[in-house]
Amino acid sequence: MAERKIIHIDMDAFFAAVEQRDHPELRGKAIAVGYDGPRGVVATASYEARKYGVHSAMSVVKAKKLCPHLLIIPGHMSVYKAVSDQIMEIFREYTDEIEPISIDEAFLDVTENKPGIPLAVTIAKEIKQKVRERLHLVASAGVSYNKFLAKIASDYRKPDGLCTIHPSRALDFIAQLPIEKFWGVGPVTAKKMHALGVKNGADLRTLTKQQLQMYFGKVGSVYYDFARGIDERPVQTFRIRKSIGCEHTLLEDICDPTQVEEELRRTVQELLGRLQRHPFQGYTLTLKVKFHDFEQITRSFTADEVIQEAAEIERIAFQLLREVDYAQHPIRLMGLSISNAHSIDAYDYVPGEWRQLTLNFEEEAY
Ligand code: TTP
Ligand code: MG
Repeated sequence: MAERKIIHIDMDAFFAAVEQRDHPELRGKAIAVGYDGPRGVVATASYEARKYGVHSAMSVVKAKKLCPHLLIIPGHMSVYKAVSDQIMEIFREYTDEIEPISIDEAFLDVTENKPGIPLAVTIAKEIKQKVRERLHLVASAGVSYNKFLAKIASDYRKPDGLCTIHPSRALDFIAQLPIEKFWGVGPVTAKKMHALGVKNGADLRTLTKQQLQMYFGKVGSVYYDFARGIDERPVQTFRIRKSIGCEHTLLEDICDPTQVEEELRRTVQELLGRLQRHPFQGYTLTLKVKFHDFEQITRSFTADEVIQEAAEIERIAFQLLREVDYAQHPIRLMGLSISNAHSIDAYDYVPGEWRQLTLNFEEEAY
């Protein structure tokens, strides 16, 4: 197969950049988008604020300690969604092979493209320029021959980055890449890798596929391929829904059984609402609970039949709650989801729709 040309685009400080664009008095200032309250969380921070160590998912209280003059700006989700659609329109001038992976991020396969431009980097430049001219925002772009490398490339020179990883340079690039930067390597995996003496791509390449599978299970073979610059995953223009769910950070931590049960009933109702809007059939119901100290647990139950009736969902949810010891351990967040779809026909295809983000807006709490 001929070599593919893949571009990954990721907007810089997306929510914060939109706020600074729409409110000129915020430009050049340290701002964080989020809910300004004792339990507020930073959704994202402007680059001016990041210099102080402020970042996504940090509590607003901590962010203000790090950066006392930080301005906390409430988010405007409908504006971000509209901008996201405008960015998609720009992409479509080049290709319909677009895989959105969050509200501000997408892969494009431009091997074949509408204007017939031979170099992918030309397209990446043009997209960045159109985003700047039409939307007055800044995007970073990565160009390579697969998704793994294109994503790493867009992150490499952020903000306002443009980085190409040529096939002939890929192995050297990966060799020096810190293991934390590999796709799918979070803090837990990174720690495990370090314990195995793996600090970068070159170290990773010394392990055999069998070793990696032994240490990391199925995903071990993915790391094996990544270390060698191999990632055959296509740019998927639609997503297959794998689960449906909802979760909420509560306004205050709760451990009183009546309150907890009331909250669970409310969560069940919300899940039912979502199921009505996005029909999905799955066998497994999962209850997720985050405690006041941020410790998080999940409890799941898999039934013989798909779980879809209201009474059944409520019954299983309460059965799962009995496995949660919250008496001495107040609950901060509660969520329910259904997964384990029963057949390909039951999947909810979402053509061109942005994948659902877990947003850390406390304003979404009840
Ligand atoms: P990101 O692309 O991860 O972050 P970013 O665009 O703000 O910054 P960067 O320049 O590093 O790309 O996420 C896109 C948007 O999604 C972000 O602006 C806000 C939202 N978001 C949350 O609400 N919560 C989160 O935990 C994260 C990571 C992002
Ligand atoms: Mg971004």
